[in-house]
Amino acid sequence: MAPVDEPAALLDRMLGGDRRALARLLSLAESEPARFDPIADRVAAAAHARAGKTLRVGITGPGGAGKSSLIDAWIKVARARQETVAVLATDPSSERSGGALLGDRVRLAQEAPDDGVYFRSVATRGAAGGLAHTGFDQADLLDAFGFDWLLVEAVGAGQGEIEVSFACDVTVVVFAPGGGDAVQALKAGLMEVGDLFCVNKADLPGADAAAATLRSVVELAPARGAAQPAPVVLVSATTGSGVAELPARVRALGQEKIASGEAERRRRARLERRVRHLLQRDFERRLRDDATLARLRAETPAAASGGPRRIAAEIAARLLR
Ligand SMILES: Nc1nc2c(ncn2[C@@H]2O[C@H](COP(=O)(O)OP(=O)(O)OP(=O)(O)O)[C@@H](O)[C@H]2O)c(=O)[nH]1
Ligand SMILES: [Mg+2]
Repeated sequence: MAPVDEPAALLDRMLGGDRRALARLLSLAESEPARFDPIADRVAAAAHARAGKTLRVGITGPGGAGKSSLIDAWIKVARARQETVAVLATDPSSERSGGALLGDRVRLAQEAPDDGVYFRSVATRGAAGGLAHTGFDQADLLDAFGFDWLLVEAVGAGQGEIEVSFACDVTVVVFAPGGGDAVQALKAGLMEVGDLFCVNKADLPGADAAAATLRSVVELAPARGAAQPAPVVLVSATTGSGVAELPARVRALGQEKIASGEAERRRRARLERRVRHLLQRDFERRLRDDATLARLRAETPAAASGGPRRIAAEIAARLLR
């Protein structure tokens, strides 16, 4: 029998509902990719086989808009309905401020430990903005484990929000009133990935105006694959207004996507994205060890044979052989 901490054995235990095995595998995906890689496709297949049971929701938007607060409120709504929630959070603000991670905050606020909620932060080291490469594996692990919801928080700082939309079935973009966020969002490509837009902090002045502006922007830029412009809703994580309806609304959007074939299209796009990631990672690794490149660093330019294109073509031909 394989040792109990072998990745394959851990996966068997995790699929049987063992949380400690889940935690170990999440860590493995993050810090020992070489050990995780051999089981990664089994994890992806297990997640795929359950397709649709776990709704993967990306929650993105500018820093401080209230993403974590909304997730916090979302958990309460879901738990009141006996639904289970996993949260995958990239929480760079907490690193900056040294404050508590969302998970700690929610755990502290809970009266008793709750088995129906699971938190994990993604290390964003080296990833531009949001979801690191390992985030995809971690999302698959949590999906395969079988929560009703997988909420993925990513800061809309560039590439991150695009990644999160690939990793998830439905993407919610959160704004707060003021600050010209809609204009920023247009620049960052946020408008294209949003399936639903939340103007949070509806208790603050300017929320109605922000929602009106967003609606006019959304009319101009319909969400990917949707027949209708994405809805814009006003919510307040603090007062709770509009929050109770949010999960059901997102669930309905997810079901619409399944019915229209968009969910399947998105899953294929996710697969392609992941394959590209892996090829790029593999290529980068090989380039790191490439003798020709090392020689270029060592030699004076005059001694290098040929121009950049010729050298690149030679290396590519060798690596792809
Ligand atoms: N007035 C008001 N404040 C809110 C509301 N929701 C969140 N906040 C506050 O806004 C601040 C930022 O909230 P977070 O939930 O941490 O925002 P975030 O988008 O997760 O922030 P980052 O992860 O740093 O990008 C906190 O001080 C919250 O208390 C709301 O509905 N109304
Ligand atoms: Mg946050």
